[in-house]
Amino acid sequence: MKKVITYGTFDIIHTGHINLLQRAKEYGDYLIVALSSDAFNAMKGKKSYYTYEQRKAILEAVRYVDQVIPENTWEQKAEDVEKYAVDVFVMGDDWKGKFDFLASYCEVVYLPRTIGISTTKIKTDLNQS
Ligand code: C2G
Repeated sequence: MKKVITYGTFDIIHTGHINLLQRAKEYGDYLIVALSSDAFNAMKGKKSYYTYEQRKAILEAVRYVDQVIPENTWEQKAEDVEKYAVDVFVMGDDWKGKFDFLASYCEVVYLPRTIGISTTKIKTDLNQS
């Protein structure tokens, strides 16, 4: 079984997230999403609309996702790759280069972001409607 992992907040899930998850899944046959906890979001300076539990429930309903684990720290990635026997680490290319150190543990792939959509844009647009 070829295992893929990706990390993120995935708040107010949208087609940009789905496009990422769908393409990430194509690199293997089992996709783990390490979902930012509410506390880690605060460390990232992000306040998600949905709680961790709500965001986890939504991701678990996405056909491409096989497992959701918590992301609590920046430093857990190498440990996760080892612990879950991950073959491929995938992130959107806004993170390009930031996780190249993982190349000694697994394949590292950065995928183009989906243009024109983001959780921030959704929140802004809704505020103006
Ligand atoms: N994404 C995308 N296209 C968009 C928006 C997001 O491809 N229009 C991708 C991001 O590049 C990321 C994933 O969807 O790979 C999740 O995005 P966020 O929830 O914004 O995640 P982020 O806050 O970047 O957290 O340790 C890594 C961090 O937890 C990443």
